[in-house]
Amino acid sequence: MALLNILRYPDPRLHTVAKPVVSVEPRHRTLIADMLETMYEAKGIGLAATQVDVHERLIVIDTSEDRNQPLVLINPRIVWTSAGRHVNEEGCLSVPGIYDGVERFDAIRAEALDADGRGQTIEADGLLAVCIQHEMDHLLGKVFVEYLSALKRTRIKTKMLKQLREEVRA
Ligand code: GNR
Ligand code: NI
Repeated sequence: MALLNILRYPDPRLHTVAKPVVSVEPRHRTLIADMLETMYEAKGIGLAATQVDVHERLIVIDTSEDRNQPLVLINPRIVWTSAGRHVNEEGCLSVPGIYDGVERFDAIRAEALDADGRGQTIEADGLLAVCIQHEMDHLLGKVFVEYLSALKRTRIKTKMLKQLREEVRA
């Protein structure tokens, strides 16, 4: 097990489009264990491989209260979306300290492989639906701040770069 480094916006590697996992191999088992450990340590509810600089379609999620219901989605695809959408407050481990509203489908159905390479169907609403949509955006190279206005995004970029500079000086 190992903690992985989470890329931080505006790192250009966050805009890489992930490739499908061709077959679930031992290295993916290691990656999944490390991503779960990293997600729990960072107190996140989800983590996409893109955020740890691995550009394959793999995400881990745990939206449970007790943080004991890990979900692994490999090559996820959304097969159904509700008609309704709502704006929810989102945050991102790659954009620490920033929270803002993003419109998402209220409910979705997704198909994916699990950690054993078996097919699974996930019906999600509430926070889980939001999280799956947020993580699948990461796999397409998209960070939630890209839904915000250009002005907000510029301010966020400036704030993130300032934070980084201060960490380097400290
Ligand atoms: O930990 C996270 N919380 C969160 C809250 C609202 C909407 C989406 C998320 S995902 C985020 C973890 C993360 O950055 N995943 O990519
Ligand atoms: Ni995120």
